[in-house]
Amino acid sequence: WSNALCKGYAFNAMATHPLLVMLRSRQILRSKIMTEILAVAQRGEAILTLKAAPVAESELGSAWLNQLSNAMYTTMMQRSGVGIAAPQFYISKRIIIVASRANPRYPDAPDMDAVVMVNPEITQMSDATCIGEEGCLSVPDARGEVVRAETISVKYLSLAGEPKHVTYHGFVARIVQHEVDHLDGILFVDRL
Ligand code: K1U
Ligand code: ZN
Repeated sequence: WSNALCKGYAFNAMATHPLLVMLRSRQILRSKIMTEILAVAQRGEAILTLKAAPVAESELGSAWLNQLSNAMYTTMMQRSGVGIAAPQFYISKRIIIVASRANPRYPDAPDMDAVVMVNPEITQMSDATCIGEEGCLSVPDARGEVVRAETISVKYLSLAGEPKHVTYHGFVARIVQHEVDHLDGILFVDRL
C-alpha cells in the first residue's frame, strides 16, 4: 500500500484504513482539484495523523505541483487562513504555505507574500518560547494557547527546487511550526 499513485500524487497509505484513505483522496482530487477550491480534511480523519512523504526531485517544477500549490493558496485565502499544509487536502506530501498577515489576535504580525515551502525542515529552534493563540482549518470552532519556539530556522525548496534557508520570529515562526506539525501528523490540539 505504500506510495500508492493517483495521477502523480503519492499517498502514504499506512493508515488504519489505507483503502479508505486512498479512495477518498482519489475521489476528492478528481472532483475538486480542477475547481481550485479543495475540501479540507477534518480532525478525526486518518490522513491528518500520517507522516507525509517528501516531494520527489522529479516532481519539482512540474505542472501538477504548481497546480496543487495554486489550489492550496486559493483555498487558504478563501478560508481566511494564514497557513496551510497539503495533508489538510488529503495529499500526504511535505508541502506547506505560510502567509502571515496582521489580524485581531496578532495586530503586529507582518504582512508577507505567501511562501510555498517544499520539504521544509526546521533546522534550529530557539530555547526561548512564547505562548500564542492558534486555530486550524481542520479543527473548526477550536482555539487554543500553544507554546512554541520564539525563533526558528527552516530550510526548504521552492516549487522550482531552489534551496532556501530562512529564520523567522514570532507569529511567522508559529505558523511554520503549526504547518510542519501537520506534515508529521500532529494537530495543535495535541499540544494543549
Ligand atoms: O489550519 C491551518 O493550518 C491554518 C491556520 C494556521 C495558523 C493559525 C494560527 C497560528 C498558527 C497557524 C489558520 O490560518 S487558522 C485561522 C487564522 O487565521 C488564525 C487563527 C488564530 C490566530 C490567528 C489567525
Ligand atoms: Zn492547522
